[in-house]
Amino acid sequence: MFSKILVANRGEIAIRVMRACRELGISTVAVYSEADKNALFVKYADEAYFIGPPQSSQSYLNMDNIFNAIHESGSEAVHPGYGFLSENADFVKRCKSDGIVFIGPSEKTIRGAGSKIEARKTMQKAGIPVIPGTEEGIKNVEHAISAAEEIGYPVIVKSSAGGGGIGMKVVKEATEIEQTIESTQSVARSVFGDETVFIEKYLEEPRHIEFQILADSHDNIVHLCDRECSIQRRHQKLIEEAPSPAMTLELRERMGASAIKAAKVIDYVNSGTIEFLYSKGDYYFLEVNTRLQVEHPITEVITGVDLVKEQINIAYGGEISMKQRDVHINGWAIECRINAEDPLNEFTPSPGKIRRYRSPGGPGVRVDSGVYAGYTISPYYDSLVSKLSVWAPNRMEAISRMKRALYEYIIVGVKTNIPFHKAVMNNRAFQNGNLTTHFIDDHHILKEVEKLAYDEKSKDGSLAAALETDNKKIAAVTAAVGAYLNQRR
Ligand code: MV4
Repeated sequence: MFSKILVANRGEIAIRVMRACRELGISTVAVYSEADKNALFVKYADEAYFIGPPQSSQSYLNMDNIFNAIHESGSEAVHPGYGFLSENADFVKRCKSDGIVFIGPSEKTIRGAGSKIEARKTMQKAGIPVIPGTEEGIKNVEHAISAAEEIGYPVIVKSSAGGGGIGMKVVKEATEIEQTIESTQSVARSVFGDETVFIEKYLEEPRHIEFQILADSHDNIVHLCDRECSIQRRHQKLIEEAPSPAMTLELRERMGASAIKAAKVIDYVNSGTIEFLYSKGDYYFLEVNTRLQVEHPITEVITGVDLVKEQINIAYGGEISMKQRDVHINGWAIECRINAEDPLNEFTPSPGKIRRYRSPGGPGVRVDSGVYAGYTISPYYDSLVSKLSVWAPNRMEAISRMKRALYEYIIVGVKTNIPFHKAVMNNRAFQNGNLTTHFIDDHHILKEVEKLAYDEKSKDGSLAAALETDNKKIAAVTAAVGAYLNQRR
């Protein structure tokens, strides 16, 4: 096994990866920016290397500095976490030429998955359902008009190099197609440096369902069932669950087979996700994510598989620890992403010092977090405070347990989206499993949040008052100890 791994990431995911390393007896190396000097993941690591200023472009995306840390520390492998360099084919290439194991798929697989048009074509050829659309990039306006006509409005124009909802636009009628093609191409050119766009039929109320897969270098591939990630806002997922409430045994059989085939045709090795849109009983391939995903814990919770350990073992050349017949779903898991943001003000980030912090616990509760009381959340990175996951024997009990865990969660000092999560857990449509990617708008969730945020504030208020007295007591004790020591000196 590897003896030392560098984690090229920060926050909760850096800790998640290092936890697996610690259990496997592997030494851990953190890299950190100026803004993360006091972060928990830096304290958690066996060693830590400074890699630059707060801006990600100069630290967590700075390959020269990261490779310096890799070589200086004598790390044999690098785990990229999610975001940052995790899906950067050039980084993978450089790892290979430097003799470092990248814990993830090959450069070629990442490049192929990064091109949406190429991925679509590959999957279609393999017989996996794709959304009706153009096989090639749009060549000119006439091509766009005739293709959209044939597909039938509404259509969606997407950039081939796009992702995360950037560089895509819905077109309701023919009069808008020319203008939308041009504007999407222009966005794609400036954001991704590639103006290739394609057209698909627009699905009005889809559900986002994805399959977790594991593939090793010995041709073993398994899927670890499904997750549903329909509750999102502006392409930021907020709540995920496993399995999907839309799933039946028959559908899982078919989608799981498609997911495995998708992994095979792109020579996938490591942990990955095949994303689908599901609409009116049909499913369609959407994208491949070639990284460990934020929401991986809910799959771990219902399958009992440690995805990070599997990743590390696969990267070392080992075999997946199970066969498909060994994969079983036990119960239900839900994850709420706890963000430092104001759900009543357009979910604007709310960085700042966490003055008081107590995370929930008890039966069936898992918290993946990178913060502590006294820690200051930096404005330079995403606003994720923690991922709160619960397990229960069934979905309704998982919802009750999540409500209980949200009730226990105390975060004073920054605004959080906890009231939003409470509102969703209390929502009848959510409880019925009636989800679509438009859920938050369709169900007027924010109106409910207003009331719940008020409750949260009064809880915070009384806690803050208690904290004042606590702090005074602490200050008094500190002063007394100081005086005592001075006197002895
Ligand atoms: C779509 C779609 C409807 N029809 N494609 C959004 C992100 C990008 N990865 C693909 N996305 C979508 N593609 C067709 N043909 C709706 C979305 C979409 C979406 C997808 C998954 C999760 C949330 C979403 C929110 C809005 C739109």
